[in-house]
Amino acid sequence: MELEILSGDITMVEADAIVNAANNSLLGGGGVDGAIHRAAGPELLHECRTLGGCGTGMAKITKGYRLPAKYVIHTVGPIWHGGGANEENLLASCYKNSLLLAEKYNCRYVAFPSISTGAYSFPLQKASKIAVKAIMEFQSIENVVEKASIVCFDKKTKEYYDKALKEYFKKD
Ligand code: AR6
Repeated sequence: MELEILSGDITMVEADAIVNAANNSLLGGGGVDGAIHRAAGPELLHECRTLGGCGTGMAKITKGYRLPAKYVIHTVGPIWHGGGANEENLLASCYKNSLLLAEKYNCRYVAFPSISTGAYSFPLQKASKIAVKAIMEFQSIENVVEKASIVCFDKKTKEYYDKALKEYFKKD
């Protein structure tokens, strides 16, 4: 899997699927979730209403509507409670389950935001390492997804993910 760290607004990315850092209701919110719903248009919320919410660490898929991306994969990151509530495994599951769903829908290029590091307060350094590892070590069944990116909205986030990717390769 090729992984690239980008700067910018994920709603503009021409991926087969972009991932949304949603909440358990899947009915919209602030941050990247709000931006995705605004850019996709009201049809996205209509489809989300039919999904019955989503568990933390799990993922569900919708169409992308007015977005350049064909699909939106909605995943629910863990809220950081200090690290003793299985947060790290749940965050890794978000990346893994999103990629499994992308594969099922034949997506070759998937763009992720920095899940849980905004309103959900997951420490950026830990989150960036978990994200890089989960994507790089994704056990693909059919090798459908060829490329993933993490789209960072601010400079500090970009710096942490760049560092996490560099350190991941240093370990080998
Ligand atoms: N493109 C890429 N990244 C973005 C964008 C964008 N357009 N907008 C914000 N980010 P957050 P969470 C970054 O809070 O921590 C929502 O209300 C942001 O700077 O969006 O998983 C949901 O409904 C940060 O680096 O997601 C949930 O209730 C990252 O995306 C809750 O927030 C994640 O921040 C989820 O919290």
